[in-house]
Amino acid sequence: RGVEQQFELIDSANNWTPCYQQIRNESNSYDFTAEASKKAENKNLNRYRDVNPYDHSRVVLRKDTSGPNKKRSDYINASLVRMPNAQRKYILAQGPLPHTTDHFWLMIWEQECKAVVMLNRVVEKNQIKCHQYWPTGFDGNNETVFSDVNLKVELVSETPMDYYTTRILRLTDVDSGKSRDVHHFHYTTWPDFGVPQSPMAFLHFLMVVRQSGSLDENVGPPVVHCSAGIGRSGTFCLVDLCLLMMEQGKKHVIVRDVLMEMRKHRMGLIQTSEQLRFSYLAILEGAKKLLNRDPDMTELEIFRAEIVPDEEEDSPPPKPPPRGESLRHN
Ligand code: PTR
Ligand code: PTR
Ligand code: PTR
Repeated sequence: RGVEQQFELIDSANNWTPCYQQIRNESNSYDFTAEASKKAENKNLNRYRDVNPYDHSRVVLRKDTSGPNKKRSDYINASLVRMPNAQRKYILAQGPLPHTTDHFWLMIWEQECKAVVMLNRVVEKNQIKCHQYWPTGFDGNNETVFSDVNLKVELVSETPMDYYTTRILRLTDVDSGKSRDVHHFHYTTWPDFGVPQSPMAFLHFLMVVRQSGSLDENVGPPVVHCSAGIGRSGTFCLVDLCLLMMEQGKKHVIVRDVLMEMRKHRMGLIQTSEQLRFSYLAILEGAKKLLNRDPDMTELEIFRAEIVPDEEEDSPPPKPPPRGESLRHN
């Protein structure tokens, strides 16, 4: 069955809640261990007590053998999600804590990641959901040195768009003097346990990330994170992966099975039935455009049109137009 029929079958019966619940129940039978996350010395490296990386797929930091900080743990709350059939891999991670930010950058350096995809805001609903882990200022206030791991991070550029911001962050290994530029793709309008305002806005963002080459097979895995690194991050990766498989001509892409497979690498991917439904909608909309594309157009150009900016999460609803003024449609 095509994805359209998969969607219709659930949607026509309004079965999203039981369908999502069944996915959760079935994942409960996976009995992968997460022992490293529970070790006494690692416990405070987790943002949430109940969101932990499985041992078999966790990203292991290299042991520090020479530095002053020999006792650093090899642990970070991050999982390598490898989908060899589609030639895709991602690192899904929790939003860094103040005392894990240096580990986060070390992981990016060691895994040679070309990009960080951030799907949350630092503050949501008046709570800190993620440490401010990159420098925000230029001109003298534009670099942070993480001396425990000997890495320097500089803000090179920042381009704010309506509902996302892109940045270039320069990462330098202070010992060797070597530098690498890391893309920062920051979706700023996706509430936790919610969905983006429209599939098109989300797809446009995905194509911006794709166009950078950061998801390609021959580079280090992209880091995808939100606050816990499961709800929004899972949604992002599921849509990218299913679309990619359809573009590769795979005949029977069963969205649910792809999600179940991803959940073997990190627990809890996709956190609400609404996020599940949104994933199907974005896959359907994306496939329609990508599979029938004008070959002269890039992926990005296809999705550039007809974008309606997302509303700011905390801003008041837009005012109705003044009386007498006609509504324009275009
Ligand atoms: N909202 C988080 C949660 O419920 O998971 C808050 C939390 C985070 C609570 C960590 C406890 C935490 O860890 P511990 O109980 O091990 O101190
Ligand atoms: N125990 C936390 C809670 O339920 O609030 C865990 C959690 C937090 C789970 C955020 C998912 C969250 O969303 P996301 O993965 O999109 O940041
Ligand atoms: N905050 C979430 C919760 O306790 O509901 C954290 C969570 C973690 C939820 C994993 C679910 C998880 O797995 P699954 O979605 O497979 O039940």
